[in-house]
Amino acid sequence: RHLDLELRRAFRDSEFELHYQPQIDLASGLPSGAEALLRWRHPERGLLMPVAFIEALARSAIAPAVGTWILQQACRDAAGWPVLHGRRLKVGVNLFPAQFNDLALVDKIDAALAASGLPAAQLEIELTETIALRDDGVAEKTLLQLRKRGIRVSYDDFGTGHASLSMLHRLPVDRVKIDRSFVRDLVGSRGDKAIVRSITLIAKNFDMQVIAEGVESADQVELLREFGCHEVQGFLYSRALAPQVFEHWLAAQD
Ligand code: G
Ligand code: G
Ligand code: MN
Ligand code: NA
Repeated sequence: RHLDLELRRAFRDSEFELHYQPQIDLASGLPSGAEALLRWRHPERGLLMPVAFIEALARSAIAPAVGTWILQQACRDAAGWPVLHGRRLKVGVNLFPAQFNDLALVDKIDAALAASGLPAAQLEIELTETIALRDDGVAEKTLLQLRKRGIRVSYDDFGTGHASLSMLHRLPVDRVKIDRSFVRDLVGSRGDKAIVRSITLIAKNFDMQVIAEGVESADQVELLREFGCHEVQGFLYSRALAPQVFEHWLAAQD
């Protein structure tokens, strides 16, 4: 209750920020894009991470409005990123489940792209199972409209839900993000190796790309590469960075 009021005030006072965590293409070693991650610059408590507020925000009546702002801000920021070695960087945006209840979601995404000038192919929408599991046909329709525009779609936290495999079948996407719970103990765990190897095989058979998150060591990268993973994201490369810091990080990779 109190947190909900605080979140409304924070949104009104522009205390939300997007930070960007780089994603690395394993074949070239170069950055391929970044995931936008929400932060709350609290006047007294400092910079707050999503764990402190994201669940309350997702349930709040302001979730759709904040989600629209996140889309607009991420597209604006990404439109200003440099072309790196001839390649344009993608930006990954997480959606709140409530945004998927809105039949105008695709219109809002179109508007964010048009206002920023970001090409549709540089936007990636990250879906979780909670969002995709709706069985009223809205998810299918929305997904189809996004892909028709060349907007990319990925499954976030892949493998952690109850219906990961049936979703692939029903709602085809461009790529899956292997959840960091499978990456954490990858080097020492036969079970996690089997899971990650299996996910990349399944993805390959669906013509989908694979990105692994939570990558913290070079040993993990070697295994992921061997298993056929295409991209990686994690503290080994960088944590999520404030927009200007991310641009400096990019310049240093060029
Ligand atoms: O940045 P951090 O790893 O602490 O984020 C934790 C989780 O919070 C993310 O995995 C994601 O599920 C959620 N999250 C972060 N930023 C956003 C955002 O901009 N929108 C939505 N809907 N969820 C986010
Ligand atoms: O799945 P989600 O979109 O919530 O993932 C992003 C979250 O993962 C962010 O909150 C970020 O802080 C966290 N994260 C990113 N890279 C790493 C990493 O290498 N290790 C760990 N433990 N967490 C990470
Ligand atoms: Mn995500
Ligand atoms: Na995730």
